[in-house]
Amino acid sequence: MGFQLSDSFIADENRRLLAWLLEDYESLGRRLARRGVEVERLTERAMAFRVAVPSWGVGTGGTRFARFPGPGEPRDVFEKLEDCETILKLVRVTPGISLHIPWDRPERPAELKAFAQARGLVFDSMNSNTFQDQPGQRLSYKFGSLSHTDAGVRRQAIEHNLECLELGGKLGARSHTVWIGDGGNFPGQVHFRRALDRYLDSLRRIYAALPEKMRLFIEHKLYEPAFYSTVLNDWGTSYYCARELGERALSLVDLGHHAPNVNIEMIVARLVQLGKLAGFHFNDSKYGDDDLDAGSIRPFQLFLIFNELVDAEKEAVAGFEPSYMLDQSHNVTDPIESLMTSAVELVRAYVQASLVDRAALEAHQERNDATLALHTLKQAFTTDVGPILAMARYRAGGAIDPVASYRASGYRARKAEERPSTMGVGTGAGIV
Ligand code: RM4
Ligand code: MN
Ligand code: MN
Repeated sequence: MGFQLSDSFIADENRRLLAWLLEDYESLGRRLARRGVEVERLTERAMAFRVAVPSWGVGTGGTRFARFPGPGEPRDVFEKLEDCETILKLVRVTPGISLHIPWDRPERPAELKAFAQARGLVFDSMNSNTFQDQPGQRLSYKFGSLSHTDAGVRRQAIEHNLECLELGGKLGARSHTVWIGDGGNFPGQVHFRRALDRYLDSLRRIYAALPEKMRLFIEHKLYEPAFYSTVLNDWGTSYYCARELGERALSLVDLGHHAPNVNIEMIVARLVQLGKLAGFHFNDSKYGDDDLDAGSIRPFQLFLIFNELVDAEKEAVAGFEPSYMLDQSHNVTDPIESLMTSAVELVRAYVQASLVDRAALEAHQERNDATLALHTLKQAFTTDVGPILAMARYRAGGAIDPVASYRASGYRARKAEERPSTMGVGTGAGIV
């Protein structure tokens, strides 16, 4: 058993910050009361928020060009779960883990499940990987997987997904997420309609094997690794496929998988309305699939997405049950700090969106008052809800200041001693 962050260490850290937090929380509470908002209700919501952490996010990521391994990187899935537990202890909203197969294929699933359970962790989504070749693999995915022209390659890719489903069943996972790199680099390379037919046909076989308790999430992406066309390129195609497949097939939105300036919050609203929103891979980006920390580039967009989600929640839209996951992995930060930061930013956007005066917004919309409608949103977005987030963490046993406490714990240095460097398991190749 290696070094672990103890609850008493977090409590000691919090003691230093508590007096100020109480002061800030109280004054925010008074300001919100003037607007008819009860601060305690928001704190309860912040405490109830959940987002899953990706196993691939705790390794140092890379770009297409290079990978710079960090000290104390987890060397196997058990060590990855240790890092996920550390994140959970500090922020208290991340009990779910999203696993990537084969990067995290456990030899003994029951052992991994028990290991997770003992740490308060659960398996959220399984993720298949047919976007790169694995050592010893019989057929190559160089020209596609589920939509490949060769039925043999398609079969191999389907079987891999079936293996993920079986594993997911054993681990108690709630969903299976399929993202493929299939597409073309040059005009004419791929027959658009036939490729989509083949993809759908493969997915039908996967869907047929879906364990009863699991849902199937399909993830679109407009480009990369294919640069000219992808098979599941946008939300409309994703919606069509999800509808063709059946009730438990849903469309997942990865924020980094759209063209620049696309109105993602509107896509979210459409999928909610059509009953097909699976959930999210949260991250942020400036140019493409940058996989930066959530809210680091476009916090207002993140808020507007949560505005749609909270609106659907408050209206109790039938079948609305989105699954939140982080999907990020980049090069320059300590991944534990980045994942904690993203989790906190999501709770922030959720609480801010919960602050929107929906009755007022609706009235402004009815009167076509664009100015006051925007003001209503901005009033919520510009409210510093930091004390609510800190109070929620504190009450749940987490850290008032997660990154500061993490650094003070010396966790990374201790892990660097315990986990002598290998080449690093990371995320695998650098295309993601
Ligand atoms: C892809 C996509 C998938 C993720 C891989 C690692 O771009 O976002 O969800 O599993 O990267
Ligand atoms: Mn993703
Ligand atoms: Mn991605």
